[in-house]
Amino acid sequence: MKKLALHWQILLGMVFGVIFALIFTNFDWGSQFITDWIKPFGSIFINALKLIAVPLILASLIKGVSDLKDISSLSKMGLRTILTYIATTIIAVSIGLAIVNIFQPGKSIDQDTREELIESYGGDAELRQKDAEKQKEAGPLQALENLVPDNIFGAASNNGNMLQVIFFAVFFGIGMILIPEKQAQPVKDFFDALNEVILKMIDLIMLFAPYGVFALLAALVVEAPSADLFMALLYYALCVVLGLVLMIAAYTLIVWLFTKKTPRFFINGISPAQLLALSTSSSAATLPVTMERVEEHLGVDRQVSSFVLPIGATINMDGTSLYQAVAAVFIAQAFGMNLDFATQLGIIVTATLASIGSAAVPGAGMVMLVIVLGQAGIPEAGLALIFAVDRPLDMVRTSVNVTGDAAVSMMVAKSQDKLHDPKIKNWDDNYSPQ
Ligand code: DAS
Repeated sequence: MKKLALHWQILLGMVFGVIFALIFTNFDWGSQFITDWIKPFGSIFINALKLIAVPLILASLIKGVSDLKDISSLSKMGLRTILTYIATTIIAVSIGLAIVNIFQPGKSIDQDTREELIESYGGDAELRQKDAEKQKEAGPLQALENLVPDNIFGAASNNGNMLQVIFFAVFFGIGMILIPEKQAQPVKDFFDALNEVILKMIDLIMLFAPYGVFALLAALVVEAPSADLFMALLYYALCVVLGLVLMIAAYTLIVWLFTKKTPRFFINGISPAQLLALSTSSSAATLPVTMERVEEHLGVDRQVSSFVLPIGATINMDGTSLYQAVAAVFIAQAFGMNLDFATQLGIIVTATLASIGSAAVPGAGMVMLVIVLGQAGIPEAGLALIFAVDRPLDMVRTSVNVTGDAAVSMMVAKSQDKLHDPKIKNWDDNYSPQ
């Protein structure tokens, strides 16, 4: 039988994982069995991918930067990349705010439930005050200061400090450009070879993907908590998903307009990475596959992808920023608060910064939501309200984060005239790319 394309394998793994869990949780020993004997394979799969992420970023970025003939093309590409990322994030937050203000999911909670909520959560005003002060303590250049690691091994080992790894890689690459080419050649050859080895390791890990996502989805079904505010939470979750779907449509349209690559070409190319992001809820774990898909199936030159994607996986989280805007206003609505226009404008800024600061790992977006809530004076305790539905939303927003990175890498490649015909045609052989 013709080998199934990767994303169909991943999709089947997800579906069978859910079915398996739904069957086994009917037995009283079922949930424990899944937690003890199935879930570990999901963690192994995610860990293996994250194990690869740092060496991949180091190898591909150092190679990518050192391949650049001079510093000016690096700065041009870097500036274009960062500005495009910030623009897509602001668009995402604005879409999120529009949806949550139009549909007002938090207002669907009936009055007595709202009283219950305010009573059990609303009394932490002084806690909010303290948090707001704590946020203010962080100096204006805190983010810049955190960018420069004092120890590359510490940065590489500390989860979510990808920005410090990226800083080191770019810095190292610049050093290579500035020494005589003959002297740099052995180092370049080493990182070229390391890059190929890492990509081969990714292929090997991906052989395990269907089984890994099977385990991840089975574990997710077992952990799915039931929530007594189910309907309001469902409405809130649907608002987030609607926004995220609109973001995917926006990316597809922008890629079509900007690079003339059709929506079918773009989605076919990026879908395995989207599905992997969906099942791992981690942009970092998905990064190796995003890079492979963008380079081999969407035709982005490695010099662009090796620079744009690691940065994107770390600072460009459009799905997360949209989710943070919807979540913040939903919690305010649930507590009967009316946020004025100025506060909502502030949410555009804080959700953009919070998503930039979010680590590319599961649940990071909800952790950083505290910044958005704190600045807007919304009770942080509201996090407990939305926690029940956060994992499935994390899956979808991570998939959008990855899609946004791929879309921006295609636009940057196009602007640098480094968008080629893909090496590997998409799985649908009858389809020839534009
Ligand atoms: N899971 C994060 C990521 O990997 C996003 C989030 O938590 O919002 O992109």
